Amino acid sequence: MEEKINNMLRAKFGRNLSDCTKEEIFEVLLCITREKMEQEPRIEGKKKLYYISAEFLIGKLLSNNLINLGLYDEINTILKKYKLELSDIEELELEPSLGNGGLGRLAACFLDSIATLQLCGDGVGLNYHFGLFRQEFVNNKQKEVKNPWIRTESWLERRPESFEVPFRRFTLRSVMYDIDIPGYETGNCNRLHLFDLDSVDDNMVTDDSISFDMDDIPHNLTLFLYPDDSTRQGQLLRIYQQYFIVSNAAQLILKETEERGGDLHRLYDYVAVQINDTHPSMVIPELIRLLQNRGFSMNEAIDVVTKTCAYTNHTILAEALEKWPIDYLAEVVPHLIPIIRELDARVREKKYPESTYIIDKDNRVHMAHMDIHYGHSVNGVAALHTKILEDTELHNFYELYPEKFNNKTNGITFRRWLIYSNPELTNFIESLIGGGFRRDAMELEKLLKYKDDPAVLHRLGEIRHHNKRKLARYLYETQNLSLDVDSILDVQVKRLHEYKRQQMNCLYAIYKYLEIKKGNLPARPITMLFGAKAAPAYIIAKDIIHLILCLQDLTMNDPEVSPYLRVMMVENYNVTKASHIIPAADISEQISLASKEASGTSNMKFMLNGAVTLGTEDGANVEIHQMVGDDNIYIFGASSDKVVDLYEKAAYHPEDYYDTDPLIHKLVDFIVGEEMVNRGDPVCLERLHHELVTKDWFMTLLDLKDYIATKEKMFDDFNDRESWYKKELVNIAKAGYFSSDRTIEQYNKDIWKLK
Ligand code: KOT
Repeated sequence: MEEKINNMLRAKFGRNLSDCTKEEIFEVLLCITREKMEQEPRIEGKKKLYYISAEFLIGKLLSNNLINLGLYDEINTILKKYKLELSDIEELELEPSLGNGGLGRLAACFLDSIATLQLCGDGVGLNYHFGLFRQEFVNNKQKEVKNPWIRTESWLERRPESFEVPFRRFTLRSVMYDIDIPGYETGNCNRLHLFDLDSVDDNMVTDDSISFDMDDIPHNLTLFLYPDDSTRQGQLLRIYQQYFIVSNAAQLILKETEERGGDLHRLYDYVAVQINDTHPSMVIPELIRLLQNRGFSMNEAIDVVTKTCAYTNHTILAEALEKWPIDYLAEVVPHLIPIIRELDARVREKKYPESTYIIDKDNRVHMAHMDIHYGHSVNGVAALHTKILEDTELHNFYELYPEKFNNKTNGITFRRWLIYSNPELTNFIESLIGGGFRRDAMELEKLLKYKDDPAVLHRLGEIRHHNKRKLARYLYETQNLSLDVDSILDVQVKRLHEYKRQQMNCLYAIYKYLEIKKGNLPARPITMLFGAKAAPAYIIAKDIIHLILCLQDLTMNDPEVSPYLRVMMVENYNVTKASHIIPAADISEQISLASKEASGTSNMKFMLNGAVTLGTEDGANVEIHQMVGDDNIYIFGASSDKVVDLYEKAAYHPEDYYDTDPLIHKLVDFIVGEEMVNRGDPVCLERLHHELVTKDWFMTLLDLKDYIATKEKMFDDFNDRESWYKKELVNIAKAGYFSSDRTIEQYNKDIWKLK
């Protein structure tokens, strides 16, 4: 291998490992890794899965690919000989920002597990040139700038496949790029197919911004993920993007099935399609259309497609359930309209409840309704979430089709979130229980026998401290932030949304700040670390970021406070930053309003790395709680039943708390007090204050007191170091269930049925 690297370095750059640049090594390692993957056979099977998704948040790939190919240790050893570190080389890789958050990262974890289980299954998505925006902080506010990530040398391989995608106004010819997805030490690969257009023009975006001519579809179609859809133009562009994904996917599916000699009349014996939330839902009418073009009757086309497609729901938030005005669909894809109308007519003929119609009385097309009627499976992503779908959100559908509903609790790939992100912990675990957990995550339970072993618990503490030092160096180098490595690291990293309640965490920071000012000093210093991007058009979310950054300013610059409390926010939170932060965290904040977080997946990543959860009984927190037991998690807040009831009766009023509880009143008013307004933008702070006091849609004030009390208890318990490390150990030992290998096995057994 060393010779191979040196040969390639000489051929390309006329240099050796001893005198080349990091950029040159990166390029050579990229080539060697790609070559190796190209030589590996594809995973094959009679039946093939297509996981269609608008997002694949895959993160940097060099180390993970090397780990899966079994080359990581060898290459790292060679580099060390030359005083180089693979992690330093990997810093040069740009992270593809092809996703927003949980849904996109889940798709990436799934691809890793599908390949690792050697199931024949590819991902299908779009090759967004600028992806999601990159976040910068300017004057304590979020600024969105474009995020180019594709360079001449990359993981993308241009393939000969190309399809005509018909729109009302023009037909576009696609191009397909592939990224190889190796399984963990399997010797074979699947692929992620990212469709694109040669005509797309990066120069449409002239400066650093994220604005461009929204009407020029042939030139802008794959520039950005989720361009602002607050306008009609923006919504039309999303429909263009969605149809472009699914038309390519459908054409690829039929082509590959025919090439394998499959019988399209039994498509479901050869193909499983998983629809990742409703963004790819048009694949249903598109497949029906293409089968009709091949001579199928409408009846048969519908039957075959229904048996092929399955739908995953990732949220119950009303604003996220896609409902496209039928006029918009007619403007972009008129050829789908007769099919969608026919699908709707059949629902009406059966006298099903009006709430399940595909086209509502306002002529909006409910994408999820189409998926449920014309797919064979509907799944939620955690036990509580699926139950809420069955009992309330989709209850009318559940009564029609109880057999279609099933739960698939999310999972994460341990290759990225343990082996790669936390090598120290991985090695320690291996020294205790052997390497079997790398293939079978449930073997982590063997750690339980060490839960009273002081030497083991002490070592967990050392590893955490080591990871904090690494993070401190990283934060200092990348953002000039100084992390106190002896502080308790309390972390909330996830998209910014009111339901996730970063604002509640801020109110705790204010509480603690005021306590410290009064002289009530905490036993140990506390660092409250945030990371979050807000959607560019989500004003209140951006106000919350502004509040966090003002609190950072306040706590870091007050010498009375900063030794005890520092609020910090990492810029541009992404997969790379997550893998630096999570292994260093002591406390995992999972504080969504019960019933609103479908699952959460960072909760699982933190648990696997030994952080203790502070959370509500929401999403997968419920299952984490069941796994670790009451002693190893901190649960607070109103139950999901209570919350659902409050919404139904419209019985929650923030004024009831703000007006009657002096502490709550004081904390909320601090947002618009002198300390804040002096360093922030009063317009943003007043707007946020007003929102909290008059609306508070996600019931922050309802749970605030319980949250503060529980968090105080947690900080107190942290001081009993041994008993805290025991909690950490139990969390790690019980994390096996949350491996995405388990999740994928369940998808396959219940839904896809691949051999
Ligand atoms: C976004 C827009 C429309 C529909 C759904 C979404 C969505 C949901 N994006 N991310 N999610 C998250 O998906 C994760 C993976 O299932 C969940 O863990 C998390 O709770 C969802 O919020």
